[in-house]
Amino acid sequence: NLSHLPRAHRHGDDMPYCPKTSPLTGGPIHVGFPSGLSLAEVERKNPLVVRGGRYRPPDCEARHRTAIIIPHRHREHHLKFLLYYLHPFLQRQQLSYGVYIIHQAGNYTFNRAKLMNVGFREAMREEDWDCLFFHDVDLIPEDDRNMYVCDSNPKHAAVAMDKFGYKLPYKMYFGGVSALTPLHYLKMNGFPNNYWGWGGEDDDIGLRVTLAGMYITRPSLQVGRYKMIKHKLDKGNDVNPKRFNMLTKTRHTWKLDGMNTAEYEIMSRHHLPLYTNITVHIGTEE
Ligand code: UDH
Ligand code: NGS
Repeated sequence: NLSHLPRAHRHGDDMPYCPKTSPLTGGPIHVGFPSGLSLAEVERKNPLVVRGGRYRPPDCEARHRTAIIIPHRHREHHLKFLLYYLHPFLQRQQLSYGVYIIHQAGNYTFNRAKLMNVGFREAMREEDWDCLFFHDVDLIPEDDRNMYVCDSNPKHAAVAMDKFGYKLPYKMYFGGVSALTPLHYLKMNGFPNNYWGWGGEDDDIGLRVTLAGMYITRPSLQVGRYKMIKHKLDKGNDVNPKRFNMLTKTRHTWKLDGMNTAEYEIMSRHHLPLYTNITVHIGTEE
């Protein structure tokens, strides 16, 4: 019994794999928004989460290594609630995981998809993740069986959101939360860099999946349930009027614009107690 040793020393060849189905997961989760919640309290409730928002199951070797990539600016209030639910959720699934916040520097128009490209490259630089979850900050999973692991094809996880009456809004919808392996990601040349402002970038990403010869998998409507923290359209994220026109061209542009052309400048990287915070300048529209 090595349980007296610090955790890092216990991870060795002798650790058994975690069971294929975690004994710790339940079913539906009741999601509410407790007033007065602080990050310090989230930290207190997650004593096994280490610097940078990393975790490994203490008593077994995880079967999956998942990075959560969250595009972010001026949503600290949402982030607090997401972390409050996400950390225990991922621990119940017995995953080895890390949480990355990709924070867009400055006040120029927001670009969700380009931030995901930054998140992919910077997370893979740190560790050999086998699955990446691209995750809006305002979506809270409502069922423990929604496993944060990858499928053999790109997975759209946010299939049943409360704001859409717990149904898929349209067949090709790929927004909110999706999960890709590094191979899937590179096969579709990542995400587009040129969708500035709100809308369409998720449809472009969905198109890339099929253009690259893959297909979209989804959990059931029972399992892929999410509650969205209500909010209005942000300052600096106006509706993008070019989005429809751009979407008609994706099949010609996806190989020319994406992970292979993502340029940016990292301003800082902080390994905070509950997440790794990467602040990045992603430039402006051409
Ligand atoms: N995000 C930020 N800060 C911003 C903008 C977006 O952090 O200023 C991130 C955040 O992770 C968010 C995600 O990008 O969850 C998606 O942006 P969003 O929440 O604004 O998009 P959503 O479609 O809601 O969820 C938009 C509000 C209604 C728009 C109606 C337009 N017809
Ligand atoms: C589509 C948008 C998507 C968006 C989805 C849901 O119309 O980017 O609505 O929007 N596509 C285009 O605009 C081309 S929501 O109801 O969440 O505001 O994700």
